[in-house]
Amino acid sequence: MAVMRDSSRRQVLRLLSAPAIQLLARQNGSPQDSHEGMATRGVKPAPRGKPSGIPFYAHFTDVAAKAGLRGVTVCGHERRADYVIEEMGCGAAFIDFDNDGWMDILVLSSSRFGDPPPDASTRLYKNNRDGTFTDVTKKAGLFRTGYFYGVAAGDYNNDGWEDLFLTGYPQNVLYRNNGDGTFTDVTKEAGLVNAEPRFGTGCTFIDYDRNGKLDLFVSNYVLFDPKSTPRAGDKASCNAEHVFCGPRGLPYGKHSLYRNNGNGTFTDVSEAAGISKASPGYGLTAVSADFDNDGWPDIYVACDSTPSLLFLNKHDGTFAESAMERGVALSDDGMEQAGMGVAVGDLNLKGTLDIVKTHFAADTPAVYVNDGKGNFTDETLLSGLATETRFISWGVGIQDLDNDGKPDIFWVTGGIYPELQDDPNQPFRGPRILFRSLGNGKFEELGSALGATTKALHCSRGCAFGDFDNDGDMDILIVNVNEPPTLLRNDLSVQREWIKFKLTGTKSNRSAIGARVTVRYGGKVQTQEVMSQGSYLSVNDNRLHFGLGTSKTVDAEVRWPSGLMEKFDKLPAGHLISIREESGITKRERFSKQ
Ligand SMILES: [Ca+2]
Ligand SMILES: [Ca+2]
Ligand SMILES: [Ca+2]
Ligand SMILES: [Ca+2]
Repeated sequence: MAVMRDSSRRQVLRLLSAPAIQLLARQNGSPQDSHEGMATRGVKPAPRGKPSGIPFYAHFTDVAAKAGLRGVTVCGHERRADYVIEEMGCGAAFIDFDNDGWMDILVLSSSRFGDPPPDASTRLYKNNRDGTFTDVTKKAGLFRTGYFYGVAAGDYNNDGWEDLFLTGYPQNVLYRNNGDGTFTDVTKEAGLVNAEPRFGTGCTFIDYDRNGKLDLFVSNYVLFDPKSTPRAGDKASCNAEHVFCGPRGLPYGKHSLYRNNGNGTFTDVSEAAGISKASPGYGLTAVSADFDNDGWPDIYVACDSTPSLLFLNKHDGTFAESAMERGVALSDDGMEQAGMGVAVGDLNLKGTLDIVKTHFAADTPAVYVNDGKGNFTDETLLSGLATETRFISWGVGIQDLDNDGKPDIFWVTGGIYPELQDDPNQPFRGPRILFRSLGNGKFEELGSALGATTKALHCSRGCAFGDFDNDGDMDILIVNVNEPPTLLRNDLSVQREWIKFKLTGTKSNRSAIGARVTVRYGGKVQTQEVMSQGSYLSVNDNRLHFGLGTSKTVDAEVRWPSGLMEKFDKLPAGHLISIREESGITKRERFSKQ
């Protein structure tokens, strides 16, 4: 067992500055041998416990082809990636762009350097409400080729229609939803055009100053320039395997915060808000939630091969980067990890927001449990997740997939070097991973119980969780490299209760991003927040879903970003409850089993 559990050492590490930590980690032999590109700790898996034998009643079927999701997400050539911009892949979104109450699907694409396929575009699929989708990309004005990575959904102009922000290289794009099925690229008029080419990755809308207007945080991965960045195989100095160079060996990306001026424009406040002061790193997925429970939204950024970042909101327009002292920068033994995806949820049902972050192969994911004040304890080993170290891991969710009232953990896997795909030690196509909750913060990995389609091997990146068929269970959309996406329809083989919340802000931002719902059911308590990005560069269904086991009613408390608290007692299971700030419940919809 290479994982050290030495809390005094960790406390010492927290007191050191980030550069010192990095030096220490590297002196300790951060095993970069054949993986100079990304950090891995080279740990062995923890021993697996005896299977609980408790049946898992969720079953998944890949219905993507039948449902009409046919666009291929292009990421480099089948067996070659010259540059890191080709291979980091991208996210997907569940978003109801036409407000008909059914989740539509957005899937991003990257491209091939020097040989861009003319149809490698972001795809928007409209939900036909019968299990199928129609590709409306061109009609919606979203057809565009290029290198895109992350997506955030949010109604930045508070007109009732969800807008889209996409990160990319060399430029990000803000698409305003016109409300008539079309989008307009408003990047320039919004003031969001980069002065220099940038490699944007994570992005999240966040109302950081709580004035009811959604601001925007963007993380960046590396400084990339095809003129100066070595091509794969060109220079052995960047990566010994003759695969693409990066992130190590390339300059760090810098992160940005844009304040919403309320007139359709944004102002870059990265300096004034203290974002620029954070130690530089290779930023990927960015999430916003109130981790220290003070009513102000914070930002967590999964960083690849550098310490991850936690920006705590100081209530005065500034943030203090605090990941090291709060315990979410490094592994438990003080090592840098290749942070890719982030899930936020209530792992142990204590009413606080915990974090799961995915990493490289020969490393575990990180399980960070929140004490409710934003101090995190690394419970990777205790949780049972240290048993899985085989795959490079990406999009991840904390979601109650079997509606037993205990959120489970699901993630997708995939290699990054297509040149090495015949090497059995570098699995390029991997399975989907599911850890079911056993309660008390403990999880067990399920293998064969999942059905054949979850065992199918793919090279995946982003994934998004949502109930596309409105039947009360969470389905999963997965981005696959150089393939169409996977859509895992969830079918529960027993009757279990659930409840969903759709929130609309009035004083708060209309999308209610940052609104928190705490639900009490069957002696349990669970908290979720409406978020604008999660998983890996992806967007989940913004209707908060709670599995309830056998509980027929719940007591719920909503905390709006404005600070308003509202209580709703004895809400009925089996319903989507729509709540408008200050107006209470506006709709109770019963979903029929399809
Ligand atoms: Ca829709
Ligand atoms: Ca809008
Ligand atoms: Ca569960
Ligand atoms: Ca479903």
